[in-house]
Amino acid sequence: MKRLVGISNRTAAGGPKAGGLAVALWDALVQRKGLWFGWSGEVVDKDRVRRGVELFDEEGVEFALTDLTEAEHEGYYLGYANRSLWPVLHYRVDLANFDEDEYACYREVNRRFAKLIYSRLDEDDLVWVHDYHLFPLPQDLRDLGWRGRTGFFLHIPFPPPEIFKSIPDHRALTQGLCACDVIGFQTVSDRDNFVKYCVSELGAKQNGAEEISVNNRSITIKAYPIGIDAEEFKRLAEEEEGRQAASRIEPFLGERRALILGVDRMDYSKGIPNRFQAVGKLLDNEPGLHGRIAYTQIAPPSRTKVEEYKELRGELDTLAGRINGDYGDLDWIPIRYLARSYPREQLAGLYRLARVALVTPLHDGMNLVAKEFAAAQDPEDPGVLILSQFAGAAEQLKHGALIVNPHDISAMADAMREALNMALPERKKRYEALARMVFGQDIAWWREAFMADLDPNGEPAEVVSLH
Ligand code: GDG
Repeated sequence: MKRLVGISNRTAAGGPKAGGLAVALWDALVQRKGLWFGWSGEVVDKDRVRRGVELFDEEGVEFALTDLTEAEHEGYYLGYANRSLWPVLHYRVDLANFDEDEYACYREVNRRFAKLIYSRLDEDDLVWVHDYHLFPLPQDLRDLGWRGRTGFFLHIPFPPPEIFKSIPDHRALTQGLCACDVIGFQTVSDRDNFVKYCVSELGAKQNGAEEISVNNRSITIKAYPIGIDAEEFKRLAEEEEGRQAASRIEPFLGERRALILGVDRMDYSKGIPNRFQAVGKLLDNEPGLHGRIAYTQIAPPSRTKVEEYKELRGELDTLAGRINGDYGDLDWIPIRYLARSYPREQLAGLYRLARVALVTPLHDGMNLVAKEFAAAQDPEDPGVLILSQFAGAAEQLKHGALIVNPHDISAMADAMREALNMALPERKKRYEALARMVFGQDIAWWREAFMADLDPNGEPAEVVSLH
């Protein structure tokens, strides 16, 4: 079996091998005694930067981590990746900031990473690069002489060409990516946007639905919707720790209050303000629900040094305060807004207790929370998933979830009312549709689907967990 080399901005070194990408890549690397390259998470003073890598081993997987200087962290990570690429790929050209120096820094970091990796590659290795931080890296490896099989997976959306083309250096980014043999997207619609872009901008030829050729290279271009470790989430939700966490909120819920749950990184792509407004709208429309619902939003802050994220924090603080001020009472507050992180076990317990999950991003590559909620339900008494039509997960979960437009505040309020009133047989039927996808196309399924295309002549993995 060929060795796999995983390359991603952050790795799971030293931490729990939990959560989508960390589990998927970790299992593949354990199977193939692989190497995982990435940023150590450390930001060091320019004078002290270790330009090489720190090498260590965890359970047979080799890690090669490098630090970033303050300037690299600012220009490559906070700047170009998160202030230029992230907003545009989430359809928010209005929020994007394009800065030539930041782009130069992003290019430079990708080249530096490529050099560090290239010196450790053997010619039979398989290379799997992840996400928007590293678009140019496949070509940078080729420029150094790398000829082996190389794949890339984009975790976030790929917008229509008209939007992507607003990035001044869009051509250089996609040319870099087209040095791959396999490029994976979360959805068919992202894949189609990319193919359309390549045909119109790079003169690519389309050879069937899942292959293009650019610059004399044939590239497999496919949708591989990322999954979760659904069995693990189900187990967590049923276990004592999950139940105990859930019981902390029970006195507040009592017998008569339904838990409506949201769990998101605090990010403007997740549509949290719209959701708060929809709760306000529901309470406007349905006085009978006052005191009867408890909407809990868990929103751990992220990228707090980026201005737009600071603004979002302020907006949420104000909105939650206003809605609670308007509708709350001595013994009830409608919105419990918790700007902090909770352990996975506790999230699982809360998912299981919730009557309704609100997963309403304005745009999202996949959205794992939607799948985690589904996996955590009690099949005999399941809750209802309200899901944005703009989450990648909607392609797979449209038959089980109530699908909403997150910009339509009234429609979201109506969906909440429908979910709260939904009869058990309908809830079960919808749960079964969700469970078929979430347990059937889980994280192992995703990994094996990608690996089968990256290593077409390899032996299939021994264990394919199709529950
Ligand atoms: C990117 C793409 C794509 C959240 N709060 C807590 C917590 N979480 C965990 C969730 C879930 C993960 O974080 C979030 O995953 P998402 O998929 O929802 O979103 P992104 O972070 O934006 O991820 C996305 C994903 O990559 C994978 O390809 O689906 O579209 O944007 O697992 O449970 N975990 C803990 N405490 C929290 O408070 N422990």
